[in-house]
Amino acid sequence: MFIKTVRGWEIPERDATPESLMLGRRSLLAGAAGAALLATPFAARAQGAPRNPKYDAGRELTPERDVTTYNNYYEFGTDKSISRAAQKLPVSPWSIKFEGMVGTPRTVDLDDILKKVQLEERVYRHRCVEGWAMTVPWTGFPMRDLVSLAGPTSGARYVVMVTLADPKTMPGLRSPTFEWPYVEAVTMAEANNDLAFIATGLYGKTLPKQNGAPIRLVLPWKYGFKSVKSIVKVTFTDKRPTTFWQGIQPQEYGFWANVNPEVPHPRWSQATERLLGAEQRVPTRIYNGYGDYVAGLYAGMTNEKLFV
Ligand SMILES: Nc1nc2c(c(=O)[nH]1)N[C@H]1C(S)=C(S)[C@@H](COP(=O)(O)O)O[C@H]1N2
Ligand SMILES: [Mo]
Repeated sequence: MFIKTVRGWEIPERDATPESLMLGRRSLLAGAAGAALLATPFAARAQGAPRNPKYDAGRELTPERDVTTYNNYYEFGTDKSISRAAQKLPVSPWSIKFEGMVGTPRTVDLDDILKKVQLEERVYRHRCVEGWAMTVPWTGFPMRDLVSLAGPTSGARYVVMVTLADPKTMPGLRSPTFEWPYVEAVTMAEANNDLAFIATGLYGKTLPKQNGAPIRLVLPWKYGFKSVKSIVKVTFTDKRPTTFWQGIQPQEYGFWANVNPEVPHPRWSQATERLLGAEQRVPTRIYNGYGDYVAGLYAGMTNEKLFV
């Protein structure tokens, strides 16, 4: 009986119920078998997290198969077909270092972090600077909760997040073109914005390795490269760091990287985007359509290249 309930969650949503019915179905589950479900260790990284209805993506979900087989994860290779290679990623045990301007620098087990946060599901649009897009039900928790667990000091201005760099399992690390580890950063205000999300699952399941298991960032108003995967270190600093892509090609990739259809990348127009799994191009919107949440963050920053 219990096993059956859990299996229900594993049906890809495109095969199950339309998005609009999903919330109702989940609330029902939460009421009935839900109590038992939430109390089990299976709930730890994804299953049973209620969908937050505040974030309506206004688009069909991208089929799970596309989300999990069309990836950017350069540590495993430069093309989109790294999902098999990424299965070598060692994800357990996993811990995260809190460093720099924090009250107490320390290393914390991911499991201990997960005991202190409330998991929820959010459906977000994702826009890659290469011109493709997807719509994904992520499970996770607000980034501000990670920030508050880390305990930055009052002088901290940026949150820097670093991906695992494991030469034994990541063939991409042999490429001299890139300076590993992959690193990204946001301001404290961005990290504390409602939209900034830390994901530990997608489609109601534990996050697949190719999507950045066991814990990654999701910033839906920025180009996808800001959403760093497989985070092992979070550093707080008062100096803006050089991030991974910026370090390689500063004319093409900036620090802010907010989505804007009117500011072309040197190699790609940003006016439209291709929806994965849907043979369709649609117009791109400023801040990927999330301006109501984030435009205020950038008010008055006239000297900054906000959209590269
Ligand atoms: N560590 C790491 N994080 C990364 C990347 C990467 O190559 N390595 N690629 C980024 C880019 S360009 C995008 S579009 C998204 C892709 O996430 P997905 O594979 O889950 O779709 O991850 C981002 N995070
Ligand atoms: Mo991307």
